[in-house]
Parts: sequence; structure tokens; C-alpha cells
Amino acid sequence: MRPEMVSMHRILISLALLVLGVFLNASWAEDKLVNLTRLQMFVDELPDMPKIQGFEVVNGIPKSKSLNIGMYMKKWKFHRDLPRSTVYAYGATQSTATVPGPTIEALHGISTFITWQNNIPSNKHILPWDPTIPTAVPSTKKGIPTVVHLHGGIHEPASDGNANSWFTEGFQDRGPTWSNKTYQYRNQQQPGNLWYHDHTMGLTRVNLLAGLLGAYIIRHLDVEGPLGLPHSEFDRSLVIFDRAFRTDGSIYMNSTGNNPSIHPQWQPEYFGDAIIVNGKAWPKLTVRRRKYRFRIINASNARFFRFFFTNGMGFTHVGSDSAYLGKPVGSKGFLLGPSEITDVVVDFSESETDHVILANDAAYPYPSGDPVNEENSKVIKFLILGHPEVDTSRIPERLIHYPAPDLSSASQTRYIAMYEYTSDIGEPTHLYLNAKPYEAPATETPKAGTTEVWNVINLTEDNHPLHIHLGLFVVLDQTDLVKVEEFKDCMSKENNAIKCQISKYARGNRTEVPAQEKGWKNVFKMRPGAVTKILVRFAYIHSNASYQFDPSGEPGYVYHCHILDHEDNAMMRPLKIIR
Ligand SMILES: *[C@@H]1O[C@H](CO)[C@@H](O)[C@H](O)[C@H]1NC(C)=O
Ligand SMILES: *[C@@H]1O[C@H](CO)[C@@H](O)[C@H](O)[C@H]1NC(C)=O
Ligand SMILES: *[C@@H]1O[C@H](CO)[C@@H](O)[C@H](O)[C@H]1NC(C)=O
Ligand SMILES: *[C@@H]1O[C@H](CO)[C@@H](O)[C@H](O)[C@H]1NC(C)=O
Ligand SMILES: *[C@@H]1O[C@H](CO)[C@@H](O)[C@H](O)[C@H]1NC(C)=O
Ligand SMILES: *[C@@H]1O[C@H](CO)[C@@H](O)[C@H](O)[C@H]1NC(C)=O
Ligand SMILES: CC(=O)N[C@H]1CO[C@H](CO)[C@@H](O)[C@@H]1O
Ligand SMILES: [Cu+2]
Repeated sequence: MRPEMVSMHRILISLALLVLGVFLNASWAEDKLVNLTRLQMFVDELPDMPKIQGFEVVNGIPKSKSLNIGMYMKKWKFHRDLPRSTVYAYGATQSTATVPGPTIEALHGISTFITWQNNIPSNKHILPWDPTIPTAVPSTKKGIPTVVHLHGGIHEPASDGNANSWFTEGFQDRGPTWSNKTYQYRNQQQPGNLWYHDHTMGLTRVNLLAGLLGAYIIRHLDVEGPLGLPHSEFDRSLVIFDRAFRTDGSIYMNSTGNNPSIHPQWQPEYFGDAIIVNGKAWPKLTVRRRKYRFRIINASNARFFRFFFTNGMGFTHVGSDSAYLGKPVGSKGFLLGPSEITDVVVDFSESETDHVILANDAAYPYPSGDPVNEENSKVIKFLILGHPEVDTSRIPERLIHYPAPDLSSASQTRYIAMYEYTSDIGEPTHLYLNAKPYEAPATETPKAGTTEVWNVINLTEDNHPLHIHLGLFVVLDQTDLVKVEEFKDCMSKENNAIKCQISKYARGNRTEVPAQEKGWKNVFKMRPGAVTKILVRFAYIHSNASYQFDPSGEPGYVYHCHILDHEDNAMMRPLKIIR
């Protein structure tokens, strides 16, 4: 082509792009959402995520292993009849990356080293985010900041995925507390269920929504083997979250805040009506007429689930969060808050029907929000094969008992108050713990090896799942506040529970802790208008040995609300362990 033709050509291409751009922008602005009632449920098979071993066996002896796990931008199909969605996904390679990410299987006592690599191209985030909340912004203004936290893990602060230890593609840009490309997960703790997910300052909600989460299991074969629980193909992880989609398949998040003049994008809670299990909307799974173990991780940003079976079948709980229960607990249904994990055995030989639906009836926001609808009330369908079969797995009478320490051994009592602030139009603008922003110096400074009592006071209208890094806790008591408004008035002036005479107000009804949640936990749903008393242990629960690392190092740990939209703005505080 002659030069003038080339430039004409360019002009035409630019024009075409311009028209396309206007068109794309227009359709974006319209936010045409998929009408989910038109999507047929139970058409996709439940995927099993790829498994990555966090150890290697050399001459019959397990040894520690170093893994590289990347974060990639790719397309993911959430439903047979939905166009492919752009996601951020974890995986060993781009082609094997999945949403949720691969399940990492570690062995008790064997370290897994992981170099998390950000391979997400330095362009615009696939979801709207909000620069007016405390947010990681690369100095080059390029790249998508990410950092990985292993939820439930007991390891040194430098491997904890601090919100300010974020990094962009190829580690080009790094947050202020970034220190090392490789994390060491020691796996010295009790066997159980963990999950890894993004934890970037101000971007956690959007990075998880984009797909950055996955399951992590620590096994201790000597201790778990004799229990005889269902294993291998009968032991499945179910990672559950909710999403909304545009008609072009893209993941939808509202780009207009509830207080747009203060925060252009931030909203207090994200909900989508499509319930996604292991990356598929309302999948189905064909099961044999026998026992299965399901490790269920609630990876929703804000949705609570209250699970039950439509045919009345029950669940037997064997674990909760990252630890086994002392004894199995039967239930007909249970409430799972964001980021809570439950570990249940389901016996399909008890089913009188040839299929059953795992359903949900939790209002959203929980507990005072909208009732569930046709879409978000269904989770997964199990198709149950013919006759019962010989099932050698069992549910033993005793599981693994980790005694709770004496209340009298607690070395400190703390009060943690949850506050929500609203604008003059009465819409939430942000939430704080103890009326302090994240940047304020640490006020919770437990000594390693000790146990403390924390009284968590919810002065907001929502149920907040509180998550503590490093420590595990036992819930002792939940007592409603009386004369809540009077107490709240005092707290909003003084921010001091003792000065406000909490003992005078913590006199209402007591709520029993559900039996399946009486063990060691790392997340608990803090009832609104109540004081929840927990006993937090900054030591292992399965042994009296002290931590095999220095927990007092930089950049320390955090504790926060696990409704991600709250955590990002800024229901999170530093947790500094001292020696
Ligand atoms: C979604 O589709 C259903 C069934 O076709 C219809 O009844 C409903 O009105 C639609 N909802 C919206 C918001 O368009
Ligand atoms: C980075 O972490 C690895 C694995 O824990 C460790 O071996 C190495 O010494 C660390 N490097 C620095 C500079 O701290
Ligand atoms: C997005 O949020 C704004 C402000 O809260 C609201 O007015 C609007 O209806 C929302 N859009 C959708 C599609 O829900
Ligand atoms: C998942 O967690 C969210 C947020 O806490 C909660 O609203 C929802 O009920 C939980 N779902 C299940 C199934 O537990
Ligand atoms: C305690 O519970 C009872 C029964 O649900 C209820 O009637 C009563 O109002 C509650 N008391 C307070 C102080 O909330
Ligand atoms: C830890 O020490 C206490 C008190 O000496 C003892 O009762 C308990 O059995 C020990 N726990 C373990 C797991 O060794
Ligand atoms: C639903 C509910 O009980 N919400 C309460 C949460 O706590 C605040 C303050 O304590 C009360 O005002 C709410 O009614
Ligand atoms: Cu919260």
C-alpha cells in the first residue's frame, strides 16, 4: 500500500474502533444483566478442581516442596448457556488455571513453599474499584495489585499475605510491607481445611470476585487415617460463592456507590443471584448410594447460606473452619457465614429419593435483608445412583478432641466494638473496628503462647463474620445487649466498653452456640446487637509446643470482618504479636 493509503486505512480502523468503543461503552453503561431465571439449573457437572501436592515423596519419605502458582487473566465458563467470562484465576499454568484455583494438598509437619506470581497484564481491572477507600495503588499506576493470604494458616507474618505486601505483574511494583517472593507454609498445625485468597488493601472484594481464591487442605494421615471417614473420590471440596453476570458473560459488579459523592463505587455488600459451586452455576453431581465427605467453603463476599436438603436428609458435622470437632454433630441444616468452612459427611444411602437438592434459605443481607428467591435458594443437585453399596467408611464416635483452655488461664480481656458510619442520606460510608482506621497503630498486641478473652460488640445492624489471623478461638457466650441505643450513644462518644459500663447492658437473652460450632474456629458470626465472648489462643491447639517461627516479626498480622466489602473499607485492624 502507498503511504497515503496506509494512513487512510489507519483512519478507517480508528473510526471503526471509535464506533465500537462507543457501542461497548453504551452497553457497559446499560449494565444489561442476565435474567438468571432463564438459565437452566443443574446442567453442568460439578468440577473437581486440579490438585497440587504441597510435598514430594523421596524414597518413601515426604519432603517439603517448592511450588510456583500463577495468577492469570483468562476466560471461564460459569454455565453452559452463559458466554465465557473474563476472570483472574490461580493455576500452575495459564491453561490449567481455574476458578476456584487448584486445591493444594499439604501434609502435617512438611513445609510447602509457594512463590505466588502475578501474571495479570497491566491493564484496567476487570471490575470497578474505588480509589477513595484505603487502596493499593501502584506507583507506576500500572498493574493489578495482588497478594495471597492462606486463611487458617499458622505461619510467620512475612508469609501471611499482609494487605500492604501486594505486588503487580512480575513484581514490578510492590506494596510498602512486601519482603519476599516466596512464602513458607509450615503446616505444623492441626489437620483441617483452609483456603487461600487475595488480601490486597482495598481490592480484596474485587480480586476475589474476579476469581482469586482456592482450597488448601492439611492432612495428618496418622491421626486422620484411623477415623475411617470417606476418602479419595468420596472426599470432595465444595467452594461456594454468588455472582451476577451481564449478558455478554462478564461478571457484574455495580459501578455506582451507595454514596457516590463520597465513594464513587464502594457499596456495603455484594450479592449475586447465581450460586456457583466449584466454578459452575447450580451444578449437578451423580453420587453413589453411600457416604461422602464434603468440605464446604463459603467464599461469598457477603452472602450467608443456610443449607438444608430438600428431602429432609441430614448432615453429620466432623469439622468446622480449620479444625476437627471432638465428636460428630448431626444437623438438618446449618448457617455458613462468608469465609466459614464446614466439614460434613452426607450419607446418600439414607435418601428415599433418587435425587436431592442442596438448598439455601438465608436472607440477604443476613439476617434482616431480603428473603431468598428461586435462583439463590438452590445450590447443587445430587443424582443418586440405584442400590446401596458396601461402604467401609464410617463416622467414628470420637473425632479429634482439642481441649479448650481454662477461662482462668486467659491473660488479657479485650473489647472489640464494631461500628458503622453513615452519610447524611443515611447510607453506610465505612465501617471500623474500635472506631479506628487500619493505619492507626496496633492496639491488640497479644503475647505469643497466651490465651485471651475478646468481647466482640456488634453495634451495627449486620451480622459480621470476624476472622482472626494466626489465632484460633472457642466461642464462649453470646449475650444480647439491653437498652442498645443508650449503650451505643455512650460508645459513639467514648469508644470504651468499660467506661460505658458494658456489664450493665450485656444482660439480654443468650444465644446458644450451635453444637457444630463449639470447637476451635477462625471465623465466627457476630450477632448484631450482642456481645460475643471468645477465648482466643495464640498457640497451637494440638500441642503445647511454642510456634516454630517468630510470630512477632514484621509486618505482623491482622483481624477483620470477612464480609469483603467491609474489610476493604476498613473493618480491619493490625494484630501485633509480642514475645
Ligand atoms: C426474567 O425471566 C422470567 C421468565 O422468563 C420473567 O418472568 C421475569 O419477568 C424476568 N425478569 C426480569 C427482571 O426481566
Ligand atoms: C525468603 O523466603 C524464603 C522461604 O521462606 C527464605 O528461605 C529466604 O531466606 C527469604 N529471603 C529473605 C531475603 O528473607
Ligand atoms: C447500582 O447502585 C446504584 C446506587 O446504589 C443504584 O441506584 C442502582 O440501581 C444499582 N444498579 C443495579 C443494576 O442494581
Ligand atoms: C456464606 O457467607 C456469607 C457471608 O458471610 C453468608 O452471608 C452466607 O450465608 C454464607 N453461605 C453459606 C452457605 O454458609
Ligand atoms: C428474649 O427472648 C424472648 C423470647 O424470644 C423475647 O420475648 C424477649 O423479648 C427477649 N428479651 C430481650 C431483652 O430481647
Ligand atoms: C498441654 O498441657 C496441659 C497442662 O499441662 C495438659 O493438660 C495438656 O494435655 C497438654 N496438651 C497437649 C496437647 O499436650
Ligand atoms: C438486627 C439487630 O439486632 N440489630 C442490632 C445491632 O446492634 C445495633 C446496636 O447495638 C442495634 O441498633 C440493632 O438493632
Ligand atoms: Cu462486616
